[in-house]
Amino acid sequence: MHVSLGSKMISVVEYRARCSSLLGAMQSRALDLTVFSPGPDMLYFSGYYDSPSERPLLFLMPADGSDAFFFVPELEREHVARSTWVGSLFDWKDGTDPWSGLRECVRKLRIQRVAFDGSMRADWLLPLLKALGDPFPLDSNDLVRPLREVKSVTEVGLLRKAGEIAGNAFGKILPQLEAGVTERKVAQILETEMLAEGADSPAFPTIVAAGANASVPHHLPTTKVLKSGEPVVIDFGAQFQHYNSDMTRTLFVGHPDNEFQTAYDAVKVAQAAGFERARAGSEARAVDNAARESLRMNSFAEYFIHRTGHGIGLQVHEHPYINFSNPEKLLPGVCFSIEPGVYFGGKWGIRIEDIVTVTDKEMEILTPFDRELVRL
Ligand SMILES: [Mn+2]
Repeated sequence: MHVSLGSKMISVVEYRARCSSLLGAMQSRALDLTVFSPGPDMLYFSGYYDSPSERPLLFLMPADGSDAFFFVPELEREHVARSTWVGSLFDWKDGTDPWSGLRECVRKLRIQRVAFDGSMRADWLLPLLKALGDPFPLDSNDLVRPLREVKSVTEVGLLRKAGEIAGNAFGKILPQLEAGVTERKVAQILETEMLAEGADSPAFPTIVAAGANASVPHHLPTTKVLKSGEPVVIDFGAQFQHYNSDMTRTLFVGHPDNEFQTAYDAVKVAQAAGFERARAGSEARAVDNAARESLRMNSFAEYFIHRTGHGIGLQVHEHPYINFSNPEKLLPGVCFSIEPGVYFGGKWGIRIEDIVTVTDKEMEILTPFDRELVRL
């Protein structure tokens, strides 16, 4: 049977290595079992991705060396089997009680300490705890986070591809942007172009914020039109084989005045200061502090109302978070955004965002596109 894994570039060897790292972490915490619900962690270890529905679908990894297995609704069996390298699948039929079915599957396992997927919905978790005999529960995020934070060469390649798709699409649509076009239309043509460039989907709903809307960092596109004398902030990303990109550029329709250009340059310099500190061995907060201090020197610090960045991978926002209090050392292979911005409520805003990855010696930008102010 043809098996199409979640990310075609990720080999079965890599999936198995991820699982054996998890097993090591489980054993060092004396865990007997980890249970994943549909989401990025299940995808990371098994290759299967879907969002959770009302029908319980679980991936279970026992610590005793017996095979990891899926517990799935019968109608999803084929879908899961085609997506994963995991050979053991147990199913339950619509109309039966899934939790008593699950009890059967785990009958032979020792179950005293169990890690549960941090994103598991409560209407699964509560009956699941009961079915497992009320074990001591832990959050699996603590085990999985260090694994997912450090990307393999293959993963960095997928993130680079996602970044290139977004950058190429953005370059292609620039000639179509002009005064009179609505925010929604801009988002639509950019998302269409990303698909044409090879994206599987947009990484998240594209943000297009013109004029005063640009002072809202997560504004969603409306029928407001691009207008001469106003900026437009465009924050977008592509998803490629489940790996995401995220970048932001601020454009200006017509000629910016001094005040705007000065603020734009300050944000660009702040981002460059963040790039300078983005090295393996730096603390996450050092990257934030570099960008924040740069804006402070230019008297814009109070308008920078968010952290400098976030990790990215199978999720658009994940660890490490680049904020002023995170002392975590950046390890070779982490990938994250550097996205300082300034926001003047009701007036306008500016943000410039790129994704970087760090090695022992270097930093690489995974969203290559010019950072000079683009004038339409
Ligand atoms: Mn971002």
